[in-house]
Amino acid sequence: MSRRSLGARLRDLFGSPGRDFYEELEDILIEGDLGPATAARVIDSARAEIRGRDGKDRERFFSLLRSQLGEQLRRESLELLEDTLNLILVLGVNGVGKTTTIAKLAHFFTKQRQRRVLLAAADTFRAAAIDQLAVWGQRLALPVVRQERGSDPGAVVFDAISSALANRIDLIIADTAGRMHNKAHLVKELGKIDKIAASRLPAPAYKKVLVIDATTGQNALRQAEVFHEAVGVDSIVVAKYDSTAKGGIVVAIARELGIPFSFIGVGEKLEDLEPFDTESYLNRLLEVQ
Ligand SMILES: Nc1nc2c(ncn2[C@@H]2O[C@H](COP(=O)(O)OP(=O)(O)OP(=O)(O)O)[C@@H](O)[C@H]2O)c(=O)[nH]1
Ligand SMILES: [Mg+2]
Repeated sequence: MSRRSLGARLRDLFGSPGRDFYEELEDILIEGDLGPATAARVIDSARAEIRGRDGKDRERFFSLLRSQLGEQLRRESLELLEDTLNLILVLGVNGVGKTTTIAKLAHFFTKQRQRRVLLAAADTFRAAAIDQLAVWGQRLALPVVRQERGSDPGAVVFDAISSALANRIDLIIADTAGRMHNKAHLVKELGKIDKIAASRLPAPAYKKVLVIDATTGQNALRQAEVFHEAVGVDSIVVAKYDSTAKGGIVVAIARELGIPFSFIGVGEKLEDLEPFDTESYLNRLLEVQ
């Protein structure tokens, strides 16, 4: 896929008459990861409403595109319940940016929402994962509940809930191992944590948040499918949105799975996390300032 953004490529399409307009449009939409259904819908309405390629047609096309993409996107603000313990269980395969996202979320809820946060190292599969979370806990001056490598992740979450209740914590953010061999494996691995959390917290105080890596394009859709089927995903955080031209995957996931989006990761620093907003997402995708 071209490194150039969807918006830039679409603008070029109007600027330079090349081979068949609709063929080229289809390629750009598909390569932009919007998914075949959305691409077909955009092409149909362009066929019906766009007559030429001058500036006016281009503006008309972009406003059509914007409203069609915008219709499919939903936002979940991840606001916490007051006066009760909340839990965000962070899901996602290795390397997508989970630990960084946990640190950013902890920073956000501590600084922007003045909440007392505890981290739970329920990725017990790798010692490095536990250590990495502990390092963030130190840097952010937050308590971390951990056990040794190989221990039961459900027990870590159980301990974290007990400790949080005893210490008037508002929010637990729990890391999990994201080994995605298949759905049965994932259900087994995450199902027990899910049961413990669901039995100890009221439903609206417990959220399952999937982190995807925007640079992986279609892979992110497959991951979302598997995790959603396995345990149900309440919202998605899109990490590494700053390093990709593949942002269309957000639209494909919204259309295929109907999952809302809560935050976008736009860099490696703690502050590089933005609440998901449909308008600014579309501005970035279509490169409108
Ligand atoms: N540019 C950019 N880099 C990011 C973002 N989020 C995470 N990263 C980087 O991606 C790499 C992997 O991030 P981690 O948070 O360690 O990912 P993980 O899913 O916890 O990975 P493992 O625990 O190793 O499986 C690190 O170098 C992060 O700095 C983001 O929003 N933008
Ligand atoms: Mg990690």
